[in-house]
Amino acid sequence: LRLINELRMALELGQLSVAYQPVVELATRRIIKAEALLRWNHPYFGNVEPAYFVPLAEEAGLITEIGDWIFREAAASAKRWSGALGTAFQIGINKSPIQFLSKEQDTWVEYLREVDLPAQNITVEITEGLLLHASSEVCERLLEYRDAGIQVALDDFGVGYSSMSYLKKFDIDYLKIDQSFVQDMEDDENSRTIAESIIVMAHRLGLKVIAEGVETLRQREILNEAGCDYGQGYLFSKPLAAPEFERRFIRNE
Ligand code: G
Ligand code: G
Ligand code: MN
Ligand code: NA
Repeated sequence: LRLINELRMALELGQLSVAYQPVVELATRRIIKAEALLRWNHPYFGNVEPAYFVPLAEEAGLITEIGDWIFREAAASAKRWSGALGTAFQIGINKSPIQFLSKEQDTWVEYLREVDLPAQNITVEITEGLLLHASSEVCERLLEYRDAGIQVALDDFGVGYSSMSYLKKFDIDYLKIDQSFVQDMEDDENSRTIAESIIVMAHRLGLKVIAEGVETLRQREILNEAGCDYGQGYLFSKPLAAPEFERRFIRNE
């Protein structure tokens, strides 16, 4: 309970930050994408895991405020890095199902217009849990994103329900293969077969594939041979604060 109250203050006190993890185009090794990830640096507890505090934020009714904050931060980075590279740099932002379903006004499309950032620079990462209970509001919101040009990625694919009907029913641009498959791929024939099958299926449906949790050269090689479009993981880089990300991946210092 106390931690919920502290989370309420965390934004104001500047304890929340954004870490960016590069997403690498496997065939070319180019980096023109990243995922934005929340970080909470607590004065006593140090780094609190988002897996722990995001549910707290949802419970406390803070997720829209925090979600909108990270969205704006990420949009500013996408704009700065696109300018520096002279090409569209895309950032993926996780949107909590609770924020997605909340009655509060969704201001993301409007905000992009305000700051004059092309919507193509933003990908919204959603999970299957959202689509499982997809109401007409969810469908409308996804269509609103689509019309504006925001892309949609389905996160953690392969765990959970992985119902193929979602892929038929919703207009999704990217599948993110869950890191559990990638990490077992070298030793476990089944995980490798599942990953390869997801890639083939996704491509035939016109989706691009991002493999998560790539940690070894061998995993990168297997994924590249299987035609996987993108990789993300500690092999390339852990999530980094904006200045360090910019130094390494935008200015190549
Ligand atoms: O960065 P890390 O691997 O610790 O993230 C753990 C989980 O927390 C991720 O699976 C991610 O989906 C979730 N997460 C990270 N940042 C955000 C965010 O800004 N919003 C939401 N809703 N979830 C996030
Ligand atoms: O949104 P999602 O829950 O998929 O967030 C990805 C999470 O996975 C982040 O919290 C990130 O810190 C973590 N992560 C990123 N790359 C790797 C990796 O190569 N190995 C492992 N174990 N975790 C990773
Ligand atoms: Mn994600
Ligand atoms: Na994921």
